[in-house]
Amino acid sequence: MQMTMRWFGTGYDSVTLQQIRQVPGVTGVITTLYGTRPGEAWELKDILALKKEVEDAGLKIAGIESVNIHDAIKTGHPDRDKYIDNYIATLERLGQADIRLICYNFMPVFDWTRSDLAKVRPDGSTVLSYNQKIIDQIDPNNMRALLEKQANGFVLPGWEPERIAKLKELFAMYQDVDEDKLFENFVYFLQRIMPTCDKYRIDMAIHPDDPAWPVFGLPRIITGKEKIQRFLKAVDNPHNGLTLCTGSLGSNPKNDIPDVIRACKGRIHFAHIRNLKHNAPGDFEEAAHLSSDGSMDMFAIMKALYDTGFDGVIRPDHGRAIWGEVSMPGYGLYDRALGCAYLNGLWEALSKTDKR
Ligand SMILES: [Mn+2]
Repeated sequence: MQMTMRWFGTGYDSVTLQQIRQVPGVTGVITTLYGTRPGEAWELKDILALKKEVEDAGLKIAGIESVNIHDAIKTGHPDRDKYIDNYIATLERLGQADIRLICYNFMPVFDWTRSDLAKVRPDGSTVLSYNQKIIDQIDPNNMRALLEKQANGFVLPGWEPERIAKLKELFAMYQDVDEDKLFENFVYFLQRIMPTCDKYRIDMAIHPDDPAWPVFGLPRIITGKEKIQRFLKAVDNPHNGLTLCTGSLGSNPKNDIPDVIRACKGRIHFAHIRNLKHNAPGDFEEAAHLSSDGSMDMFAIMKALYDTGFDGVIRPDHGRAIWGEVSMPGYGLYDRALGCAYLNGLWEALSKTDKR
């Protein structure tokens, strides 16, 4: 297990590499070329410059989150092969830079959805939260403005202004794309990129849909165990794997996360670990990582990872905003560092108990 933190890059993140370097047990970052747009082929020189910046700070690039997928690929538009070629060029250059883990998602239009980015909890901390009743009353065209107002001036991942500005066109592109079509387009994409992944030993780790059900009438294909097993089987290559995101899968309390972990043994390349508190069906808020602060058994989750021999990359996921820190919502230093310490503690206890 390699403990990391997500870092959005100089100029985009309030947290510095030097700060991350001081979090005990953290040896790498998960990062991206945040200024690139979905569909663009990344330049090797930009990748190498990012790598040098991270390594100069005493850390490693443990993986990329995300290399985003152009909507033409997701919708199966006649242009898709051009964008897949660009994606392959990006993978080759990342492989040449010795970067072998890619997180991405296959969600239509919106990367992730929340109804509030700063819900106040009883202890005064603020968290991202989701309430289906609120979402049902929101016109998706107003979603960006609503989130931007609470983004503390940061560009939110997956909500790139240039892309979301064309929301009407985006929705039109997905008009005839149902769940089966989206899945078919997903498999087409995977089959085309797998030879490059084989060549460079790159692990693709799809991020589950967040939340784990259709939003704004758009289809979702990575929402639970059966659907995860369906795509793993459809392209049965070890480089075709999963990002186990407890917060996204756990948004549906019916998802038994330790069971998903055991069912996907060997195919989980990356883990996002965070806790949620369920208030009512379709109504949840993010919590501190500690089990007792939310609805998830974090020990059971870490134990399932440990027992299945997980040796991939892990990171605490969203944290609460605490101690007056101002950051991109969910991505402050303090609570995520507490998350690292807690998850490292669970892991040390699991491994030492095992050895005795
Ligand atoms: Mn996640």
